[in-house]
Amino acid sequence: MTVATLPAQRVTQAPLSYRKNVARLRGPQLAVLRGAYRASMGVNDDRGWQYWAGIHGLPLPISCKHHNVLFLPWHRAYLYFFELSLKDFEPTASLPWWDWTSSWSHQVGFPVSYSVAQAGGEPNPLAGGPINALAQQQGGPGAPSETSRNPDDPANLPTAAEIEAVLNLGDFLDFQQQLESYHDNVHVWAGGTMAEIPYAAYDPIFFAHHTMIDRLWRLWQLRHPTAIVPHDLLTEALPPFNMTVAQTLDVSALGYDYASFSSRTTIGG
Ligand SMILES: [Cu+2]
Repeated sequence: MTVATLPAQRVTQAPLSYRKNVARLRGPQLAVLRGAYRASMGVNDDRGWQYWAGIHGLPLPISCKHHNVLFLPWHRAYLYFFELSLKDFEPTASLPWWDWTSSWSHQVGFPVSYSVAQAGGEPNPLAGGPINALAQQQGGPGAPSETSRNPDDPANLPTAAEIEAVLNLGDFLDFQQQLESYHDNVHVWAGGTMAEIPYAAYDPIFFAHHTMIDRLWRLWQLRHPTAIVPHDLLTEALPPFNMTVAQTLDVSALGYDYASFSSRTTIGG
């Protein structure tokens, strides 16, 4: 699979793939996810983890869009193509979300499944990994060789009430801006690699965090069915992905949705 693959070619006939809450993954689902990450981390070309993590930050170019009107669409495209790359290794794998507003997260912080060092007698690939050698070289002295975390007190994660207020905003740009601000807070809360844009995506928790952000956008879309993304953004490209903003708006056209999801879904719990 290459980044140039157009979504429509791949997904038109496929059944929807449902992304799930990390906290609700059963043992076999977690094993599939770990298998996909392990396989991805074992491949050093453009099918593998180092390539996908590197698209977000280093090695150059740094492609991610932050503090920019393309924040949500760009990251949706990124997750979409990365998830397809995982499905090439494990067809039933999907990206789970980490609900950092949940009462459990406010007690334990990172999901336990992403923190334990060992799983099934092997190193847990969700707990972290090495950072691309070229990225280290370009990062200069002090560049990390592997991911690290230094989380703050779990009680300081964004609350369900805060996110509910953001979901009630009716304007896309207001919503996006405020959601990005809470997203930033979680990166800073996580500390270590997650707090450094050039390397953040080398930590698997990055994708669980961004899947939560993408889910919140999906939830916002359901709550505000008549709200629109500004027209002049729709034809914007999202390099390096062969996708426009307009092509990110309908997740079912991208072949996925979020499990147990409706416009009445509440946050946290
Ligand atoms: Cu982020």
